[in-house]
Parts: sequence; structure tokens; C-alpha cells
Amino acid sequence: MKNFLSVEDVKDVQKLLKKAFKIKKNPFEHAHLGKNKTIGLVFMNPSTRTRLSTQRAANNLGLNVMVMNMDKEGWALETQEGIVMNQNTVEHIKDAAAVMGRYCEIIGIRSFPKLVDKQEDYSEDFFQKFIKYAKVPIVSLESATLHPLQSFADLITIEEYKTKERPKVVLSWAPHIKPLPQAVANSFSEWMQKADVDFIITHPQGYELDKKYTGATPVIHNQEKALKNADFIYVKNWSSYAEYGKVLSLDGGWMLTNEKLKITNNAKVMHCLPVRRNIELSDEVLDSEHSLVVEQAENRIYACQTVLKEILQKNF
Ligand code: SN0
Repeated sequence: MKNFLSVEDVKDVQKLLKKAFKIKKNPFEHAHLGKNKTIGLVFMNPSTRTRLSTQRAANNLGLNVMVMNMDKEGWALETQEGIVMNQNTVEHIKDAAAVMGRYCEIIGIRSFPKLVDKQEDYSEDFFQKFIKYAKVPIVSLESATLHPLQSFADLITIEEYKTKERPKVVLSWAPHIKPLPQAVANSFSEWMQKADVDFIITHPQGYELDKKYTGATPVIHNQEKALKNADFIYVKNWSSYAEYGKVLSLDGGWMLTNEKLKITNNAKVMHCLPVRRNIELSDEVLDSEHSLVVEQAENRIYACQTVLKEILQKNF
């Protein structure tokens, strides 16, 4: 693996999954692989699970970790080419990325979309420039459009908890008070299409995701119909892609409740966290046996460790 930005960077998802289970069973098998090597984690936005699980994964491989909260402690970065920097940005990404590439063997980056200009966000300009100038492998810690380490952890979790060969997995939109990225939903859709599952998406009209990521996945606007016989329900809010970055619905009827779980196949409920309780998901579901949110979060370590190990071993 040169970079890990999307499921497209993975040659064989099933093989990678097997490697993740091996690592989970024996997390310190490669404790010296990262000796004398350093991973830098660059955050342009907040993070809890991604930050901690990546540090833990790196530690398990013997890597040194440097964390840069660029949004709070770094110089404001300019991304435009040829610009006269007489405004608020202090340093050009080409200079900052080039320097970080000399300090680190691997760099992880989190950079959310601004949710104003679709073209700008979906071009992944920030990541592309970092790759170009840092010249070391780049791992996405959530980009404007995708969150592959989350999706890989989600796949590991589904594999662990499935009770049949080919479970039904439903991505169900949930309400939220503010506009959120489409990244988690885009990414989950990409990974589910490479998994041995029956995958469908349910959301209100106007919340269609970019077809580039959902492909031929069926979309049902009636949530109740979609949830019928579901084995896994992945709950997530995202803002509109068509009316870019807008909140089109605040309909509380889309929140998952125990009542709605009755029509499922005793479904397990997933969410990447952080979750707005009693807006996206009810307490009764989150605090019940149905919830897998903590298990998912734990698997973030093994998803990340598998990817870092592959990069260190130059296995891609
Ligand atoms: C991010 C998102 O992409 O939806 C990160 C998820 C891993 N979530 C948020 O920004 C939640 C913010 C909030 O106010 O609830």
C-alpha cells in the first residue's frame, strides 16, 4: 500500500480482513516492525477515536508517534498555487508537507470538507497536495469524502457479529442539528459493496449520496420497509450532497428506537461515534444489547494496525 485513502487502495479486501483478525489475536507479533520509524498525525479538525486508536496501533508496531493539531497549534496553511500570501494564511502546504515528509516515514491526515463548494471538497485538493509534496505514504484519518479506517473497522465488526453467511446491512440516515460530512456514509457504502453482505441505503428524499461511492446499491426512502429483516443497521447523519451541505430534514421520525428494531432480525446497531443521543440514536438503543458502537471503536485499533503494517512491509 502506497497510500490508504479509499477501499480502492486495497488489492483484496477479504485478505486484508483475515490479516486484521490475525493481528487482533496477537497484537504484538510485529512489535519491532516500526522500530526507529515515525508516523506523524496531522489534524485539521477534532478527533478522539481516530487519534487514540491510531496512536495505539502505531505503538503496537513499535512506531514513534508525533501528533500535530494543525488547526489549533500550527500555522494557517495556504493551498492555492501562485497566490500572493498577504492575507491570513501563513505557510504554503507545499512547504509544510515537504518538511513533515522529512520528519516522518508515514503521515496520517484528517481534513474535513468545508461543505460550501462541492467541487472543492470532492477534488480532495488538500490530500492530493499533501501526497505530492510530502513524498511519503499518506493515511486518511478522514478526508473530505471518505473515512476508510472507520469503514474497515466497521467491516471487521460485521464479520465478528454476523450470524449468517450473507447478512442484510442497512445504512440508515439519522437526523442531526448541523450539517455533517458525507464521508462516513460514502466510505461505508464503498466498503459494503466489496463485502459479502446484502447492502441497502435508506434516507429521506434529497439525501442521495454521490453515485461514485454508492454504485448500484438500492436506495429506499421508506425507512420501515428498509429495516425489515435487517441484521445490521448503520446509523449516520450526513448533509445533502445534491443541495450541497444543506440540512433538508430535521424529522425526528428517522431516529432509531427499540420499537423500530422489532421489524428487524434482532439487528445489531452501529454508529461511528460521536453520537448525538436522542437525536441520531435513542438512549434505549445505544444502552441496549443491540449496540455495537464500543466494539466498532475498539476495532479501529486493528483496522489501523493492519494498514500501518502493510505500509511498513510495503505489501501493496
Ligand atoms: C464527523 C462526521 O464526519 O460526521 C466525524 C465522525 C467520525 N462527525 C462530526 O463532525 C460530529 C459533530 C457533531 O457536532 O455532532
